[in-house]
Amino acid sequence: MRTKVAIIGAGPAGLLLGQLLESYGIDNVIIERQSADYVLGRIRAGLLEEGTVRLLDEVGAGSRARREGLLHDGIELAFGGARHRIDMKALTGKTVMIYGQTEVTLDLMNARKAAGLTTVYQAADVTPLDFDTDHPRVTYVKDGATHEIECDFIAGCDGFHGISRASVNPTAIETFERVYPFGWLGILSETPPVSHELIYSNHARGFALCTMRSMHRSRHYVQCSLDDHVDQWPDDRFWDELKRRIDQKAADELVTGPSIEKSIAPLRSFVAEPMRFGRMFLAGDAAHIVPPTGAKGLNLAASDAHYLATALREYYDEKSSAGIDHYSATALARVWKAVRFSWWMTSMLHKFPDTGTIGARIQLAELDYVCSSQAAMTSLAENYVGLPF
Ligand code: RFL
Ligand code: PHB
Repeated sequence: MRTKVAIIGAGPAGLLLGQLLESYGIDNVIIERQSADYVLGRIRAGLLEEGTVRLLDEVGAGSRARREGLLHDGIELAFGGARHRIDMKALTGKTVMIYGQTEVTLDLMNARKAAGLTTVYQAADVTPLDFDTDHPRVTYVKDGATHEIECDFIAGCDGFHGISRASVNPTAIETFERVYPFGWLGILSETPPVSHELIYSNHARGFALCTMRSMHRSRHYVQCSLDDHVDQWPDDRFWDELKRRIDQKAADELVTGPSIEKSIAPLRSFVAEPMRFGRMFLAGDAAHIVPPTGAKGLNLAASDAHYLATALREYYDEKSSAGIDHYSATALARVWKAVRFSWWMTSMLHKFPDTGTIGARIQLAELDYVCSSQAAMTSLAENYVGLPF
């Protein structure tokens, strides 16, 4: 098989890149290790920046999000027993949209199917090869047979644990990493959200987040120990802990119910530089990870896909390498700002085992400052709604 761009990974980065390339007339093939159902079953992000929704519109996959997504004008920060609202719309003129990653993925999969593009699911031993030459290839095993795709470029959109970044010569790549000493335990339930907007709570027992997928489906997270296992967290324990970490009004109004999904995610900040290795590019979680406190991971995957698709369009339409030469620096400039913001939100809102009581009091002072200074509030808001791309 031959294609212009072989995309490894059918998560949001790979699927969006595929549709953007298709809209520019650049043919592409996606090779994914898992089945489509498995990819759709992963409960992850829930919050989209306006720029991400615009990209979905651009590839004709945004109409359901426009219909069903919930637009939020603000968020609430809870600390010291009270809630404080940050009015992002008033501060920035922008809103964010609640629309689950599973839905984004489904809409992009359907758009890809409608366009008749090839996606190889359940491909084993996917291997990017010869990307330091003019003739890169991707090989994979499917149904016991080895297949090869010849291409002009490879896009490594295969997430943090993927093969693309791992295939790069270690001397050609620099990585930056911080692993946080806690995780997030998340549950999904068929219950109405406790508040119209998201509540991010700093509490002496640890961080908590009340978010949602729709007006009848809630998503809640509590900071947990890295040693914890979901079996140690029956639903009753989860709801009790959550109630203790949010303000009294929210605790009184919280509607609880059986969980329909429960999982623990570790928190990490990670960046690999550069994001281009000859004729292979990295995009999304394959190149960078942020802790979910800033809701930036999926949105960075989208901006990477945009930068890369634009660069490849310039290459094919204008016979210019300028775009692909600048891709890494352009994408990383936005990535590092989101890494900074996500680190800052995480630092301000979580209980850290090593900073003691002075650390906790400084967090409260910072939260008080953020909620009382127009300048600080605006800074939070403009990062939260997404820096321009
Ligand atoms: P993905 O989604 O991991 O997709 C990568 C795909 O590559 C496949 N793959 C391979 N395919 C072929 N060969 C191989 N060797 C392969 N290895 C892997 C995988 O099966 C998979 O299908 O990466 P992508 O596309 O870069 O997308 C990134 C986002 O998924 C991620 O950043 C977000 O989920 C992060 N995130 C959030 N982001 C937001 O923007 N807003 C949020 O509200 C938000 N909340 C979250 C989150 C992530 C969370 N977890 C679980 C870490 C909340 C949580 C709890
Ligand atoms: C979610 O809805 O899952 C979500 C929202 C905001 C975050 C993290 C996760 O910061």
